[in-house]
Amino acid sequence: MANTLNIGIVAHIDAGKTTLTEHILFESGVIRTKGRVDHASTVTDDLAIERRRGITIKEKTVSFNWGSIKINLLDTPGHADFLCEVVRAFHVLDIAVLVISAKESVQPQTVAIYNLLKKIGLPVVIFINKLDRAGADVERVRKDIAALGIKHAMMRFAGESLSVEHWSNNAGYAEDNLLTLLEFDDDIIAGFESGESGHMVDDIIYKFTAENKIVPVFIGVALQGIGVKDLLDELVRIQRHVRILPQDAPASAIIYKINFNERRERKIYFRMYAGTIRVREKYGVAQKPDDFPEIQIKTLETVSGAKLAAADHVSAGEIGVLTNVDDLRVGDIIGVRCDGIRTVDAVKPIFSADVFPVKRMDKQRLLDALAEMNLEDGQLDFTIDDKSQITIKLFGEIQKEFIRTQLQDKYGIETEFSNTRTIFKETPVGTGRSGPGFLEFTVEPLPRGTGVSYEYNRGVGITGGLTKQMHAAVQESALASLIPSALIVADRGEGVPFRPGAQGWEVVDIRVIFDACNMPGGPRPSAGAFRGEAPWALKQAIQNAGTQVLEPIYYYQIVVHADFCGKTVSEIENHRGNVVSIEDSGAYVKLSGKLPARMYQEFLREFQPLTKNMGSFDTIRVEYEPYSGE
Ligand SMILES: Nc1nc2c(ncn2[C@@H]2O[C@H](COP(=O)(O)OP(=O)(O)OP(=O)(O)O)[C@@H](O)[C@H]2O)c(=O)[nH]1
Ligand SMILES: [Mg+2]
Repeated sequence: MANTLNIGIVAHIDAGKTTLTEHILFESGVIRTKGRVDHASTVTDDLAIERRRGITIKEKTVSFNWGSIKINLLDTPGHADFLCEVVRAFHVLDIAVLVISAKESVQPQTVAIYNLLKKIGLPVVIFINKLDRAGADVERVRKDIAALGIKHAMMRFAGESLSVEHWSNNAGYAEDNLLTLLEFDDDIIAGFESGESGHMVDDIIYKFTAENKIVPVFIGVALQGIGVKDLLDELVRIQRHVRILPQDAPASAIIYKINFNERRERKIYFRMYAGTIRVREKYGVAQKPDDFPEIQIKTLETVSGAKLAAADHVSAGEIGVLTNVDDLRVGDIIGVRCDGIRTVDAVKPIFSADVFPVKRMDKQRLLDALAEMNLEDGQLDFTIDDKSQITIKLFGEIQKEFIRTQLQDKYGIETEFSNTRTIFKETPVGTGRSGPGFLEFTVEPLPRGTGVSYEYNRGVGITGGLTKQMHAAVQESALASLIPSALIVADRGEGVPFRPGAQGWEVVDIRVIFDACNMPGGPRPSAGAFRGEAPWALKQAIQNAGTQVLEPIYYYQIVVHADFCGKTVSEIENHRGNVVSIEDSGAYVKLSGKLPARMYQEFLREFQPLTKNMGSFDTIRVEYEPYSGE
């Protein structure tokens, strides 16, 4: 990838991501005047609701040129309800720029995002922002960065290269940095002894950053543009060490975003990992069925500043955009799958709510709008039950408000939402068998968090004489039936709402074994018959096993004034939570522990007035654990 770098600006809410992006666009000449989040005038917060609330909700991709390279930049949201958008961006990035406010330091959402970055092994550069704010404390941030588990963070100084000569003037950090580098490369000592210039050292830093071994740390003030140029200069130097992508290989690209613009055109954003995609040519889609038609590239665009520009080809490393190609989804791979493509697990919603159109005649339009929103965000899932009630899945209250506002602003549909409910799950507590019957299953519990596994008793193929298609039909139908939906199950009547678990929730952490097939007499059953029977037989096995209900638990961090500590602890305990640690930090205390997600809103109603709105509650992660009861 000769000349492109894809960076994502990620951070906790309000860290200054959009402000940093705006300054970068200004500094690089994309825009002539700088907007401000507080004046609702930035390029990347362009939705009406983003401007009203002063927060980013949807990831935005822009680009600029710096030095000799083109940089595509993804400005992502910081609010936990929109973590999905951040995770989608991970499909695209060469480097993540993690912004941390020098005043608020590392926040729970920083931890959540960093843990995901670590999991996928993406190179990270840190920008400590808001140095101008009263209470900014770089040393504290440095300690918190170390506590994140970043062992090899290196302070980089504004306006100067980190040369050996320079280090002597910045003894404090320089010594730390040197010690860090020595862990990697003995040649550095030789470089020092021979008095060689610091460029060699710099080069090692760039290389190790690209290899995700060290994390350079910059400091600055995004609002005033201080430190931004240094960050960009260094990104250009790091880019030289980012792995070279095969240009001559078959085309390979992953779709990371679908967005309906104001003209209702479907813009499909993809990132190339190998080869080239050209206008007027045809490409397959890697994971679609064999009969999925090739897509014909009619129009092609690249990101150019704050806009899109027509292009006749898009090559490895670049981001491209297709318009109005049906049947493509986020995560689809255009062309062939290649090694460079990262797969990232999506975060899953844990709440749901019913949606009602205020005017009954809007029902179909509401369904169409939700279908469009679901294309943009695959986790925005909705179902219609047999009483035609629409239910959507949610991450939280801010997202709920966003969906309502989007339906109103973009689609002109007024809606009402029910209260938010928690999505529970179930897991078998022992071994269970179905049958005797046409299809027979055994289920067993798996350790928490492992998901679902499927296998078949090798005898099934022989005694039952099952074809490959029949096996595929059984497996697909059995696994799909573990997730509740308004399944239309053949042979058992249409539109039967199918609830898999003994108590109607999604079943997880389960091993499904297809045990036996007892072919009925008469004509050979069709693949459809297998498909129709599998969910019922599996459900019987699950019921016989018995299940335990799981609920989502927030692992939280609360910061409150020490005066409110005692009351906060009792409120947590009143709401079936616990406090596992209390840490003093000046006048404030930091509490951490668990709280059932279903108690969160109720807890907040007590917590906010109790702390005079001065306390913060953040979630570090969510885990499904046994339901603790009413
Ligand atoms: N004093 C000061 N304020 C800043 C700086 N950078 C950003 N801000 C302010 O911090 C607030 C949040 O800035 P944003 O750029 O919207 O932060 P963000 O990280 O994009 O926030 P989300 O997208 O909602 O997660 C705004 O009021 C900015 O003006 C800075 O360097 N110094
Ligand atoms: Mg923002």
